[in-house]
Amino acid sequence: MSECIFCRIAAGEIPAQKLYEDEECLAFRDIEPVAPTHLLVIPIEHIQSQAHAMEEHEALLGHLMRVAAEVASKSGLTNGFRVVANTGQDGGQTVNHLHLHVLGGRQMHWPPG
Ligand code: DGP
Repeated sequence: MSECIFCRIAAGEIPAQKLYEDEECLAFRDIEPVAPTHLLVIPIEHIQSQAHAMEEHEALLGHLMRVAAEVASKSGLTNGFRVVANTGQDGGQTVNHLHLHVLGGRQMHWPPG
């Protein structure tokens, strides 16, 4: 059994509120939302972070971005949203499986914390 929590969600071993799933990726609700709508888009393949993505993952990375926009739209985020990939320690990454946060439902601010 994988020790990676997102691999376990992808394998169906841990429940999640899934919004989208295909052979390459999965989108589900974040368990600790920081916005009215807070979704995560993950690749099924375990890639530690964006910094660990290889040239062979280029199409997959593009797919994740497109699915992020699709689930944002399906979730009613017609006024905009933010996509974030926390990467590594300084990036604030806590789960070491590449994921896109899709945040919306309120005004986002810049610079982020
Ligand atoms: P990051 O800090 O960028 O690595 O984001 C990890 C996110 O994953 C964080 O917002 C909380 C979320 N998360 C952690 N464990 C679980 C879980 O078991 N289920 C769900 N749905 N989300 C989780």
